[in-house]
Amino acid sequence: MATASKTTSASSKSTSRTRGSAKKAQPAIAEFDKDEELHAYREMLLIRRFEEKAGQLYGMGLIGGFCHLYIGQEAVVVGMQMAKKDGDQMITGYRDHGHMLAMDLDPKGVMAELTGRRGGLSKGKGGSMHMFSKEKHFYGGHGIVGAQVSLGTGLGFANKYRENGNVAMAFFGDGASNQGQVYESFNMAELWKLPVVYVVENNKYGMGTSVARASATTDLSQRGASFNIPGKQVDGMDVRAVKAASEEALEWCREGKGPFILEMITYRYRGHSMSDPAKYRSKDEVQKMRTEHDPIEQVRARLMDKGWASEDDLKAIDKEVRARVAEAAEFAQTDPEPDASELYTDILL
Ligand SMILES: Cc1ncc(C[n+]2csc(CCOP(=O)(O)OP(=O)(O)O)c2C)c(N)n1
Ligand SMILES: [Mg+2]
Repeated sequence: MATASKTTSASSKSTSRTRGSAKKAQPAIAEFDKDEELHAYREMLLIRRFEEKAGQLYGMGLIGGFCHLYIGQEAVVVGMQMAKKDGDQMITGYRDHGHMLAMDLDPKGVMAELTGRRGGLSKGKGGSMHMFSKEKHFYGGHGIVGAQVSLGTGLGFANKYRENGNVAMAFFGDGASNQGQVYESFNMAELWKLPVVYVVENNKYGMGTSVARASATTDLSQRGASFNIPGKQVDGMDVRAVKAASEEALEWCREGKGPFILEMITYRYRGHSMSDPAKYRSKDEVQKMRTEHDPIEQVRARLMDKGWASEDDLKAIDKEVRARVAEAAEFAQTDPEPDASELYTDILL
């Protein structure tokens, strides 16, 4: 799991922790060693290839219902994964496949859930947006925008009550950040000093509306200001920046100082869901992000520059990752559908 990295910017301890102030933090970049770069590369690539395959299966009509891909945002969840400790929980919305893979859930179980099969994580009855694993500390997978923020606050409450030293990470989008329950949660979390890192994945758009058109204030890291919750903006396309900021936020929570907000500035390459014509942004904008800021390409370039991996080494990793994803896709197409009797199980009456 997390290995200590050197943080090259001294700023992480100063402005970013300024409670409730509008001061901007300087970015902190954690230098990665070779193993960390390779780990980040492999983990992000697994998410990318998994999502590409999910997109294909959706196109083939094998996945029903909604399907929201995480392509472009991989550094956010992988950076946080690299900073967290065993026992820390994650909870997120419907764009959840990457979070599950980062929490070490079996790609076969995730893919089979997408195709509604018996071996799916929710026995094929939950689909893309509704998967959980208490064992791996992953609490969903939620379709109601913002709902996971209050539930994540509840996880933080449980951690404090049980004095288990764990921190809950509640992920939500820029669109969700305008939901009322987010602020009720902020109030309670700060009042009771709950160990929760609120992670705003600001991918610039809600379903089809840009942050600037939907939000009265656009620095989402400062949304906790009136509750005295510190916040920090992070380059969410750089896995090193994400890890450094996450370590700081998690430590803050673990020290009993209450919640922390991280606004990850990121971008999704695909549509909001599979049925999005994406008329609200230009192709050039997407292309620019892909070519100039891609989180995986950044790691790849560093690995090559430093001589830590050759083209062949990276190809071998890709091959390995593709094989894992192909195996998951095969399972997701051959595993049987749930028996009709399953209609009557796992139901709250
Ligand atoms: C309470 C609620 N309102 C509206 C919706 C419909 N809806 C689904 S996703 C979404 C946009 C959310 O955008 P954001 O929070 O930025 O997340 P992103 O999809 O960009 O990851 C909306 C309005 C919903 N699912 N739940
Ligand atoms: Mg968004």
